[in-house]
Amino acid sequence: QEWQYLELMRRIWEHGSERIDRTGIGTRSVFGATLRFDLAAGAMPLITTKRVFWKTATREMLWFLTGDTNIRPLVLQGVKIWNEWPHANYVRETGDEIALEDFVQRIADDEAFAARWGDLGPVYGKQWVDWPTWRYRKDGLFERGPGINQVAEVVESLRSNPGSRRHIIEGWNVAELDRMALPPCHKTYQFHVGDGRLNCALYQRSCDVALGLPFNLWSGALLQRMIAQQVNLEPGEFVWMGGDTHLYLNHEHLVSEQLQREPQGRPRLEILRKPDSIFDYRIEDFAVQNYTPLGAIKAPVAV
Ligand code: THF
Repeated sequence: QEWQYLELMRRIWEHGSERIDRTGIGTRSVFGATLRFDLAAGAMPLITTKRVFWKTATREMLWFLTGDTNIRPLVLQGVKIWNEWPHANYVRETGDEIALEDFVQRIADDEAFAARWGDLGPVYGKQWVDWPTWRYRKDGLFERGPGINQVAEVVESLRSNPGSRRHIIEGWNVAELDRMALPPCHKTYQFHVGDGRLNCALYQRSCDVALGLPFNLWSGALLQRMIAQQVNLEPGEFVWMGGDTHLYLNHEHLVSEQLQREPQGRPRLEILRKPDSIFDYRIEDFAVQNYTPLGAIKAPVAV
């Protein structure tokens, strides 16, 4: 199954069109790509041709499910993947050229500083579990209505109406995009029940194939596995679809190294406990077996 990932990487590097992107680094890109993975028997799309920090990606997913959008809880767990964006924002707004490590240390040490500068705006977690609503009051003015917990609603609809074609979690809140540090990349999750199995399709509008995609594949399949457990279904297929699917030009060393490597066995995920709800999972609940990846390949993230 991992060959699909490597073939996509090769196709983009050899045939993608070069374009200047938002970050100014430049990419090679194809538009429209699909990968499919069968999650039967604990299988997961966990890349083995380099080490993927699946616990980091899992902590990020659990953080999304709390609805939090501040990086501080991630920082306190040693998860660094969102640090660049608040740092860049801080430097831009204050003109204070603080180093990334010092900024992150301050986020960890100073709660008030983190509250002011650690927030990413209404990104994934907020939209997933607390999508804002508005309603008319009797006097004709608007007031805030109760937020919509899309994740809880999908779990509920999978239980009560499994045949539905509307099991969707959407991150793309058009009205709030301008307040997000980054508009959602993995923007739409759709679930589907067929033959007693829970399938999931993930649509990602923009995808950093070298750094992001290994995380995105793991995380999407992880969410599918957790929801399947909650609604007592076997996990089925995980279908990943990308819009602008690209490799950054400064990831050349990663691409050439990784394309010389071969997949190593079939990693499996075991969920050690069945929590009371989709919101009660903890990092200790997840164990990965049979994961013997080749070495990590470092590459800079484009901000
Ligand atoms: N922006 C860009 N340019 N690429 C992305 O992958 C990306 N994301 C999220 C939001 N914007 C993005 C952030 N997710 C890493 C992994 C995921 C990220 C950001 C960075 C990363 O650097 N991974 C390294 C180190 C991991 C670690 O230290 O734990 C790696 O080798 O995998 C994609 O959704």
